[in-house]
Amino acid sequence: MLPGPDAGVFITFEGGEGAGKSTQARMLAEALAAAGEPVLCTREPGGAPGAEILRGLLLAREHDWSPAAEIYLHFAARAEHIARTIQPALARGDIVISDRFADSTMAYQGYGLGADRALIAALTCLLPVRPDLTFMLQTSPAVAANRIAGRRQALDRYEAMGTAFHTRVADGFAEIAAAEPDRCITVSADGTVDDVHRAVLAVVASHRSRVV
Ligand code: Z5A
Repeated sequence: MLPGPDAGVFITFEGGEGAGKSTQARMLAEALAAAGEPVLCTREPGGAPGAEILRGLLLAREHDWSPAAEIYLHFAARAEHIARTIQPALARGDIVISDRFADSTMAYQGYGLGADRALIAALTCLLPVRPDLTFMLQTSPAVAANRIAGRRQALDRYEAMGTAFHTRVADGFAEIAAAEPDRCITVSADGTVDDVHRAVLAVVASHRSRVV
């Protein structure tokens, strides 16, 4: 994949809940920063003040959005995230690492909820940035369930959806990865935190021309 017009590099972490995306995004950011690289770690939905407000609306269990409204809300949050956080960092030459991005809308809303995938694909094509590299963290359902059970917070709207929903989401991520093998690297996330981190670093090393 050719780098975009910006000077920086855009890396995303995707996968189902409990895959360890936040943990691995943070560890990669720390490793790159320790190597002297300028890094910005961010997340979706959120990553900018207005986008964090929309995150609250999307994750709250009080309201069930219509499928189209839910897609547009994720893309509204993403537009704010891109304009306020991602593009300025890429323009500075940073390595931007985002915990989730547009693949999550395709997997959760498109595959999980059965919302309009053509609309999601069209909105994704219109985005002014595209990841240079995407880690698809894959966990077996039993491992993910164990990790989620270890958390104390109340379930958000997506976490509260059933096993069938999360199976469709996992299938969606697998299809996205198969369709874009140049961008999406699938990494097994069933091992220890350090095992997965080593696998992530190996991928970064093998994509050196794209990443650092
Ligand atoms: N969503 C959407 O529907 N559409 C969209 O377009 C976007 C998002 C962008 C965001 O919630 C929700 O929004 C998400 C999808 C939806 N919902 N779900 N489900 P979030 O950001 O709060 O949730 P999440 O992304 O799913 O986070 P998570 O469940 O916390 O998963 P994670 O980031 O992959 O895992 P983690 O926080 O790094 O680790 C979870 C726990 O496991 C923690 O205690 C770790 O210490 C532990 N862990 C992590 N890795 C390991 C290993 N390797 N071994 C053992 N234990 C581990």
